Amino acid sequence: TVLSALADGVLRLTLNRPDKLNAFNDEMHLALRAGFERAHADEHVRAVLLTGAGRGFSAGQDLGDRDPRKGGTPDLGHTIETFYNPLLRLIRSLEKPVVCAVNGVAAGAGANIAFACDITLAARSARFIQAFAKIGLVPDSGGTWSLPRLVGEARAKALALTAEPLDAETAASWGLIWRVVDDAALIDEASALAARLAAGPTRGLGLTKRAIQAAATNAFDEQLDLERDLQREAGRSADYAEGVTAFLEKRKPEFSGR
Ligand code: LHQ
Repeated sequence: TVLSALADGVLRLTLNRPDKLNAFNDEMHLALRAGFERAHADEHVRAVLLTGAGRGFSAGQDLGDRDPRKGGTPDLGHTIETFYNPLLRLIRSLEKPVVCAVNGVAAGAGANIAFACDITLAARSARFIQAFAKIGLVPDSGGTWSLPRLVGEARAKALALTAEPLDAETAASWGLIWRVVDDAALIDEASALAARLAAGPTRGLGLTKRAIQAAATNAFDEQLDLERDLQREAGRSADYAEGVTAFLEKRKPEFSGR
């Protein structure tokens, strides 16, 4: 349900239930989580590229798996606690860049997982749908946190309350994603970006990610203190020494990721 391949320091994770638009069932959840756990543990992984197989990125939770006609009162909180929240925490806490290539429709949790990644590119034909409102649910996968931060409360509420699809161009112009790419060029462009990041100073990039995320809750003074601490740490990395040495020697740096 998730294809996993490591090349050039990039762990490519491809959601792979294309006939269901890569909707999440339990198996796909566990496979994706295993991919991000590997990204945390394996020093050969220096960036992650998340994308989807087929014509969609992900249609969110597999609604067939939670068929109310089969009876019983569902505990969706359990699904969130067991599957989505651990995944979102793994993405945000990974101190390596996570690139997301949204190859087609991203609905429900599928959209919000894309917004939780560090650099999200989308195919021109992709669209984003906060589908939750159509079935009486609340945006999850961090959507109620990321949407107002990325686009402001007015747009966040309209997206979440109407569940209207948002085209990729608008998503980029609103700052929900980094860039729109022609459909045929998406995967090459996203792979090249991920490979460039994977060849970068991984420690410094990881600390940069931590710092920017911390700004969501820190006061200015706390953030200045954090920058001091993280710069101290970055300054002790082998890649900082290499970066400065390469600059002084007028050559390209060769970062080791340490
Ligand atoms: C699907 C799905 C899908 C199963 C397309 N499930 N099969 C968390 C906790 C616990 C429970 C609930 O949820 C959550 C978080 C969430 O993510 S809630 C939001 C769940 N997602 C949705 O409500 C989106 C439902 N899907 C759609 O609205 C449409 O499929 C979209 C707009 C994504 C795409 O539309 P189309 O391009 O017209 O494709 P389609 O509807 O024809 O779908 C293609 C196939 O994929 C189709 O199967 P079939 O056998 O008929 O060819 C769909 O049934 C299946 N599929 N989404 N979420």
